[in-house]
Amino acid sequence: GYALWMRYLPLEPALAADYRTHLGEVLAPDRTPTQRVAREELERGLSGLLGSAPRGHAAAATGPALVLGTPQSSTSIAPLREELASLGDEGYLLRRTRMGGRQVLLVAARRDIGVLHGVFHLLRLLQTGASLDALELRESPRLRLRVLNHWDNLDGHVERGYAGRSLWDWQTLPEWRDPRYTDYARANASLGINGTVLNNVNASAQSLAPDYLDKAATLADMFRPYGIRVYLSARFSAPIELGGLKTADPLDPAVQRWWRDKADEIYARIPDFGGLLVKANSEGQPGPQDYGRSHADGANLLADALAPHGGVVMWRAFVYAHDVPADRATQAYSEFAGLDGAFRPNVNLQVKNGPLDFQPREPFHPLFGAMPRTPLMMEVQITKEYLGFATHLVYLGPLYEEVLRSDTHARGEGSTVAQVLAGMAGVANIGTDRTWSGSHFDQANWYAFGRLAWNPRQSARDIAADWAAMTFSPDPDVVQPIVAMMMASREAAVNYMTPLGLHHLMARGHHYGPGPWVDGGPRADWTSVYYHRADRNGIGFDRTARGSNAVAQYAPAVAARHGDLAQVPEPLLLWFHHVPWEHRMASGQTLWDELVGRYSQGVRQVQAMQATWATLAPVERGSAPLRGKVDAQRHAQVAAYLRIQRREAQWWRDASVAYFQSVSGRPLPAGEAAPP
Ligand code: GCW
Repeated sequence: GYALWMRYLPLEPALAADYRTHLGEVLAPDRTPTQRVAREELERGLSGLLGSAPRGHAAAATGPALVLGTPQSSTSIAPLREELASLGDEGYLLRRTRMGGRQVLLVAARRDIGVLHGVFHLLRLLQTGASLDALELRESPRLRLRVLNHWDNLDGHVERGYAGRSLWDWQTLPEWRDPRYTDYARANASLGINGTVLNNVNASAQSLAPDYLDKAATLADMFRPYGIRVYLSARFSAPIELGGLKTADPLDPAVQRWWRDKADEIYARIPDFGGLLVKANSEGQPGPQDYGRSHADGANLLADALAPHGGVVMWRAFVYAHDVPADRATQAYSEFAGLDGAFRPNVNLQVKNGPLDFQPREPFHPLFGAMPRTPLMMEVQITKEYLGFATHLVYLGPLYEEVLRSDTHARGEGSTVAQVLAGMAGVANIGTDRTWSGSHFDQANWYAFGRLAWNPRQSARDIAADWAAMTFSPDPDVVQPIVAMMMASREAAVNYMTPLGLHHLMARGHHYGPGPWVDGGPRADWTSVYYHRADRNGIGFDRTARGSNAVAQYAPAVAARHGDLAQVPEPLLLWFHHVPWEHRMASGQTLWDELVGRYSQGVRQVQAMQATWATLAPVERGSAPLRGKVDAQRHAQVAAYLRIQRREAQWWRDASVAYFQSVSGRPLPAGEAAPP
């Protein structure tokens, strides 16, 4: 599991031979650190896949050649200068052409980092068995900021992390440069991820103290050749805790000076430091509102300190008040929409994909499209806080794709969420676990996040197919069933946890198992009953004009559709409407029957995944497993995790159905009395 999607295992001999004739001699510069890592990755990849390392760079000048470089580093690529400029600093092209009478495959870019991205793309083509004939690909990222957010605490614990401890060993940094940090950077660079926020948004002020900055600087040095910038989460009250000031008021000149000095101190160590991520006035974190100031005052304070160095602020819109609002899902929009235009140009507002909190399904966040003058980043969870942690197989590609493709109607029909974004942030699912992500299949969620952040228009299915081919085997008999499992998995979890637009029915605190009965407690909105509102007559949260009117936070076309019981898509029905149990669904069934049916369907979908996985079990012939199947070790672990998921899907189904039945007083539909 450690090698992730960069296994580079030997290809079928015939395919390898074909590739070898296409690639021939490798001509690659190795003067800069990024040039060297590109060359090394290519060597690692080709020697693994093709069984022989590429030959050196003595130009034989006759046979085919693989030519890497930029206009500065390669005379063969210099004539492409203008064309490459249109691909930006991170883009690249892959092209098969003839040059000076020889057949060449170019991996060309404007900058070294683009070449590295191109090398990873080429290796992906080889790993997935793609044809190199007539290769002509031009790629550049659609989003500027493609960033992981680690919720890693300085003591090594990872908030909502299910993959072991934090990768960052703060104790042995900066002296010990763990090679794992380099492998982490390689994995990210292979996807085009270009930033990482090292520490939790529930930040310790200490992360900005000089000794921790030295440690972060070492990580930044190790990530730099891979095009990955380091960012830190900042605690808004750091001027008090670290600086000994009496206040952290953003309008106080001493506070402003403190942040300017802090920025200078950071950039003296990390000249390409990315910037600061801030969670303020949310879940008890300090913020500008503590001083009667706005989020814009707070964000601009840091933005002004970072601007001279080219740094950015990522200010989170996940706010969560002390007093429980009538509908918690409305709070971010209420606090931020009116601030459009009030932020400095280097402030990005980081908005969760949905208005609540990383649920198995939510509508897109109403701030997307509502702040045309503010760069918006979408924050998604890669870690599966509400989706069965690392044990349940849930491929998140379809979740990301669904929200990216949602139509905000902000500038008329077709203004998708993807089009209004400046970047994507993914809450990392990475830790010290040998598989990095806590399970083999959770690696796919890291992978899909990176690929979609590079190009949010890609299809989750295509990405799954690439990942499966690279991670398990390019054999279509392996890829096809694995992709089928992955593509069905998110809907399965929605069905057995929160079907038909239900949300936040997880047990309080840990969020792992079912808890639709949870009521009472410190806050009304920390209970499931607050969200599902089930009673004898019906179920669902009325967010129409008759209820909280959250629907009015969307553009009129979206509001009209979601606010109308006759038009709302069924997957979001109970998010927007409180509906009587006898309501007729599209299937012709009553809502009650449909709801119970969905829960059972979720369990059956997990059973189907188990059955599919069983077909991939390695079959022993003598002592060697049959070729083309999944290796025994990974097969066994996935199979065991699926058994856990099957049992827990049943737990979710039985507990939820029993609870809702106790409220509705309705009989189970025919055939539902026995376990599915
Ligand atoms: O989903 C919730 C989590 C908190 C998290 C918070 C946030 C980092 O339960 O653990 O805190 O969101 O996004 O700030």
